[in-house]
Amino acid sequence: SESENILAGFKTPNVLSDSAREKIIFIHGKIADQDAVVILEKTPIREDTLPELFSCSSLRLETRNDIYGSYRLQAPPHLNEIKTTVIYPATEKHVKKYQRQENFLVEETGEDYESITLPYIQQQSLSLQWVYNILDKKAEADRVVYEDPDPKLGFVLLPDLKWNQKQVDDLYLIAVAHQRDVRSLRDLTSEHLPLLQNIFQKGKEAILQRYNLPSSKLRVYLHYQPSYYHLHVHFTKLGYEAPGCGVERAHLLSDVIQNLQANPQFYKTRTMYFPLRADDGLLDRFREAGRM
Ligand code: M7G
Repeated sequence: SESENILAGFKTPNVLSDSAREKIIFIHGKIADQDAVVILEKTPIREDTLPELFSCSSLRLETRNDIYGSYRLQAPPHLNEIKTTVIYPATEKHVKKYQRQENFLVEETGEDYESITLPYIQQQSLSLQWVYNILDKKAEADRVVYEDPDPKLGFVLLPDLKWNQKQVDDLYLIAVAHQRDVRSLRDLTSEHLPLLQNIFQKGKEAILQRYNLPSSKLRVYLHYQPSYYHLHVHFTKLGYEAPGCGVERAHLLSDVIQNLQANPQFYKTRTMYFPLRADDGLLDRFREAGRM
């Protein structure tokens, strides 16, 4: 049930990584003897809650010096929530994804992709069940912001798991393509331009409609390598540094479209650069192939 506290039975937790500045902690532990990853994150203070925060909180003085006062504000519970994500049962890949790790930049030619990366991701990559659940309306159906149901050009636009939708400051949506045979940027050719342009255009329009945020305030991009090998596009608010969005992984959708317009085979033939974590099995494959 919704009110059941599955975290009451969260055992032997250990911290995978954390950030005091981002006020987030990633924890690995067991729920009923199965691996689980729990993410706790303090959410931004919303301007629209300030009147209530000031009038309904208790304020305790800690120190006072001249004109400088330091207080502890005890906010009412509903203004002091912790966004919590539970991945359960989690695979070893999930645990690794959130473990603090050293990164190494990989150089992947078109041939490396065919001979090293593709066989690896065909063997082991994270399950796409959650993606298919979205496309089939078996999950998150009530969260859909916009849908174009066309099987070739269509997509579902909805809030990313990372966004609680309470403030536009950290807006984060994803557009998931209906078409199921594009794994990543590497599979894109000029044939997919109508799909990409459709996602770009209609995604921006839907976000303007719903959140009153113009396209001049959006960062629209794909990741390479992605975590999930089914075509999806990230829409975040410009200036919001979403966790896990390093410059090396992000490819602006506007650039992707232009590159494919200039060269239909651009992403089949280009050398791509991306960071891999020290414990990523794909990094071992590049090493074994003498490409590192
Ligand atoms: P990615 O570029 O494949 O990987 O993006 P990344 O997570 O390393 O960035 C996948 C995106 O889908 C991420 O932004 C996730 O937060 C988001 N996401 C993942 N899951 C499992 C879900 C989910 O179940 N629902 C929704 N709405 N978003 C998800």
